[in-house]
Amino acid sequence: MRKPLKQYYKMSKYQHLIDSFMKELELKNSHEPEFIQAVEEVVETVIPFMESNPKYKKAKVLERIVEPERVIQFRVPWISDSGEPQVNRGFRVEFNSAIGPYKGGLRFHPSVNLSILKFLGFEQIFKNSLTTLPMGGGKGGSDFNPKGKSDNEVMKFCQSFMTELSRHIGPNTDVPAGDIGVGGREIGYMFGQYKRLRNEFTGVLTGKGINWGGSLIRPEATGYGVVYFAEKMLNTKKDNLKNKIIAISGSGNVAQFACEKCIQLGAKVVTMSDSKGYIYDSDGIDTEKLSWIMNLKNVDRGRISEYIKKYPNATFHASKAPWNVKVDLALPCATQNELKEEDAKLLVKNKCIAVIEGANMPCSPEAISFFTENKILFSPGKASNAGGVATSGLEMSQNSLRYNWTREEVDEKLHNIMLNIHQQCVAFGKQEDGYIDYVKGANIAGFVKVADAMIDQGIV
Ligand code: NDP
Ligand code: 2IT
Repeated sequence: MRKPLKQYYKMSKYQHLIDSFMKELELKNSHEPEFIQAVEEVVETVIPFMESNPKYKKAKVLERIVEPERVIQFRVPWISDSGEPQVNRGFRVEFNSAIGPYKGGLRFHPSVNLSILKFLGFEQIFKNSLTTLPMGGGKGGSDFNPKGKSDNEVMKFCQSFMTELSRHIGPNTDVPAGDIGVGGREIGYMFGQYKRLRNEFTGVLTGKGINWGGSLIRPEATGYGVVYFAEKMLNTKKDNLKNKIIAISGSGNVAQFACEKCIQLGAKVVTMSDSKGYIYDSDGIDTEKLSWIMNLKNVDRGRISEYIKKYPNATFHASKAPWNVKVDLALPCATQNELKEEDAKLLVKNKCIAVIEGANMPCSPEAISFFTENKILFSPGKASNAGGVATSGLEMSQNSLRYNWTREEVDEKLHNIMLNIHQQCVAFGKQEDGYIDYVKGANIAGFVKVADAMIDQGIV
């Protein structure tokens, strides 16, 4: 018998249904551990819900929703500065288009494989549904490593990648954006190549530069949205972010703007990290220090360890994540499974009151179980990091309108979307004792909209 990952749901009277569904899924996708993990997190809450809503069961919505509508895999050949031919693997997982064109980021990282992109594409279906905007779910990327590559090499790679991808995407079909390793520079090179191939200036990608179709606030949106969501969670306990001590992991796009918004709301961020370790600054990372980090990461493409040379009061902890630091809130904003059960135990022991996922699936299932068992405020990424893709949706709207909203207008819409997502989580996730199970709330609210659309559209 399969061992359920989460103790928390182990007692569910529907466990046998969850087990038999997962057994089948594991058989079919046995080499895809991250995908299996992402599906399990959803079905643990959705299967019990479906038992009291039999129309979904009858239409076999769950069996259909875990099967991507289409998976594209392709060769990406390019030539390095030294003149040597190189080859990478490219992917696009077009997971679900029931409520809109496929939408989701592209990840360039050596760890990228089909399992990772299927987990991300699957999560994206529910996340995009929660935003209230008409976007289906997709994800793509490559095992290309942009680290240590020249701008010219990154451009050559992006052009080759887009040469193939351009056959499959379009503003009404599939609209990619950034993710790990894909920021403004990469989106620019890919947009340029798409435009050249198609002779078409169109909103085929989001996260574009502000002078060529991008939306104000898109770079900030994921991180800002995470913090707006955190504030809403604290409000349910009549609390707020002022003077809270916060650990952030990562130092990329999401981490940087989460830190910026925490500072603006009066909190003190004491850690940031990258894949080599974390820095701890007990004085707090202020606006000036953060702008130094942004320059280090976005312009010089340096390592976070360099922070202690500039700010010698801080310390660097090699090969470690920041979860042993005593904080009120933890915002994991780096990558999947970066916060494990032992980290969760340390955080709870140190009286952490809330964990809000900025990254996709950064907490392991055992860590999530531990938080929920201990009634810690916990939000899954598909709810709390949805501000990025939501603002991508706003970029698509502005592109279609051929009109740009102001910074204030976009920020207000983002804020309202995060508020709405929070309300959906409460509506579907509030327990009898008042505890809000954001995992359950986000999964069921995200599922219902997509599942209803799938039923309306027949067996396709
Ligand atoms: P970036 O590439 O800008 O930054 C990624 C950060 O995470 C870097 O600090 C990186 O360190 C660190 N990191 C990456 N892989 C690992 C690893 N294996 N172990 C430890 N640290 C790691 O990416 P984003 O900030 O855009 O993305 C971060 C997370 O947020 C991802 O999970 C992504 O899917 C998610 N997300 C992103 C959105 C967006 O709009 N960008 C929207 C919603 C979610 P290093 O430089 O050393 O690799
Ligand atoms: O995980 C995500 O939601 C993203 N990387 C953003 C996707 C998007 O289309 O903006």
